[in-house]
Amino acid sequence: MKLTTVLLAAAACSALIGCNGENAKVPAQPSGGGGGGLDAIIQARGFTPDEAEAALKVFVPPGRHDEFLMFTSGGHRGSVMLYGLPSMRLLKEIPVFSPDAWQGWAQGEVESAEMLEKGSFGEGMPTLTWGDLHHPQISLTAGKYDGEWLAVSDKSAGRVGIVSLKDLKTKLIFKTPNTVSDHHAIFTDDSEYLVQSAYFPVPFNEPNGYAPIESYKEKYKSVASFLKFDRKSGTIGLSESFQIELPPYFQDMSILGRGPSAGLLFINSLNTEMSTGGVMEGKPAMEVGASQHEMDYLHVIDWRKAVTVAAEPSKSKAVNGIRVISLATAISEKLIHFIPESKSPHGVDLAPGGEYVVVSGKLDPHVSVYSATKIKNAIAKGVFDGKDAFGVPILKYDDCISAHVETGLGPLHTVFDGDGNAYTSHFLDSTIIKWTLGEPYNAGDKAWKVVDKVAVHYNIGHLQAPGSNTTSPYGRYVVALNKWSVDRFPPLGPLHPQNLQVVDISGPKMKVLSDTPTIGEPHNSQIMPMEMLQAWTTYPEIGWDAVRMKRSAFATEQGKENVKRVGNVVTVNGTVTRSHYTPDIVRVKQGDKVVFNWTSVESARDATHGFGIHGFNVNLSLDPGATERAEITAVKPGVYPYYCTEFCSALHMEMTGWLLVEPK
Ligand code: K7E
Ligand code: CUA
Repeated sequence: MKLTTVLLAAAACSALIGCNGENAKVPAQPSGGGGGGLDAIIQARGFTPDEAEAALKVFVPPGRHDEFLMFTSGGHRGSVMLYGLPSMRLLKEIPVFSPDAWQGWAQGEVESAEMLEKGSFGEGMPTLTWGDLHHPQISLTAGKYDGEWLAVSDKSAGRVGIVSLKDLKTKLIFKTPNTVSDHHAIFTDDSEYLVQSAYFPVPFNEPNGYAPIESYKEKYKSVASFLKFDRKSGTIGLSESFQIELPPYFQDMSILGRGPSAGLLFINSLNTEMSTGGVMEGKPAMEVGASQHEMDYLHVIDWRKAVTVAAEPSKSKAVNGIRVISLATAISEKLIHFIPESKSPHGVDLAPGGEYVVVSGKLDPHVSVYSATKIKNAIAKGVFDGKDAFGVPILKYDDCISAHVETGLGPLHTVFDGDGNAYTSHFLDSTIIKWTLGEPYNAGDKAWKVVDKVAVHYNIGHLQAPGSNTTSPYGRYVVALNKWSVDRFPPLGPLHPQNLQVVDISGPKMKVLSDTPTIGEPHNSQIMPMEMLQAWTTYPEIGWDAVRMKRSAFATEQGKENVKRVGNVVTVNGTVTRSHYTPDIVRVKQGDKVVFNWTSVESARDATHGFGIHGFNVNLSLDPGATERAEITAVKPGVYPYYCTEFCSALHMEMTGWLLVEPK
């Protein structure tokens, strides 16, 4: 039998009736891979001993699970990818800002469509069906990942998405007022707040949110948002949230302090030149204008104190539905200080103990390590190196710095293991540099030393390590999120996948173990132990509303299905189970609005059904126990079959129904 025939036969028999494998023999390795032991296989496949070792380190045998789970950004695909580490098997994609037909996300399903609509700009602006998802963040308890929630930020629209890790579905898309973009939203140590920094300043204080770009310095503002997160419901309470107004720089990534830096928020900035571009008007291009200063400003914000200030009615005012502490108040209340940082930095990272704050400017071959203790002392002493154009006091660089480590060209982001080592990505050099932290991890000349370097392929952006930026990193691996893949994959057309590389950091020498092509742009990721994921395998009860995470208002019991007409609205309260829809005939008239309220009465793991209607943008995923709603208008008379889009049973092909639209 030809291989394709064998594979087709195997797929068909296992899907339909289960198969004992008798007919599905795997053909022998083409060049004698079978038999002869490991050495013969290594030889037959042409591996070097190093490659063979790497294969053994990342291989996860059939039926076994990976040790870690990595949540990776899908960039402007608007979703999150889940990979198993070390195998890098793609386990799932979670749609957040963009529709996804497989999971029935905003694909004719009413609740998710409403979520996208509410999460848009409103007032006649379109419902957004895309987002640029950059940074996934796992919720924290006492500074450690707790595996309950995932927050994601949308650079394209200044939104955050909240995903429950109970069912790996999006529960909220929140449009933050006074922002049109962001770059980052991070949880405080007990997930009390999600802290989001705006990226593009806008004149949000002005009538209609408009002011000419010529008034940029006076009227455009940025904000840091403190969004009150309710970890029970996964919602954000706008009335308990607040913002601090910031100068119109581009506020980039941020990190929250802990231990010696507890209560502080650090935000990188760029474009402190306040360049606005205007190449056709004889002005310097954005990237030229924004690179004039040698130093930009690391923002140090006393967010704990800001919570108290925001609670005093006289010290903040409501702007577009959220309390805003003005920059003047932030300065007079000593909520904000700046420290010079190498120009155009990207990431700011916190070493495990909370003392060291690590920043690298892309154009400076050094990593700057600031000391939280020194920063706090400098603020207390009140000795400044002047103020910025808006009156924000600038601390002296030398008063705040612990070390300056020369690492290489284009340093970007730093992650940490649990043994006092830091790993910095270098975009221009295409390397990861391992270097040592100072006290209490390393003393004397063991501290602040570059100890290892590994080449990655190519042009790494972020990198990530299990539990990095928490109180307890797990070490073992670093994953490089490379922007270019060049020759790592076969030619796949002009749009190339990016490349995730697993790097073994368990020994003294780092070693690249594997390449994995990505779907979407993997800006950043977070990695937690797989066992921390305590997701449901079916819903807790039949008739479950996945968005509100409780019993659905329209849950229908088997045997109590009904079709109701009120005016020209026909509501179908039906059930699905293997292998039929009840009802399987729905009769309506041209012009009727038809509401399908389906309840899956399945309780078996994997027994998901679909609901696709011919000719309409509807495809639901009816997971075991779930309710889902779709609404259509029967505009054109005709016969529109509906069918189950998920192979659910031996009689899946028969799981169908008829929508009959009678002419008026
Ligand atoms: Cu470097 Cu948004 Cu952190 Cu991509 S990320 S640019
Ligand atoms: Cu239900 Cu296929």
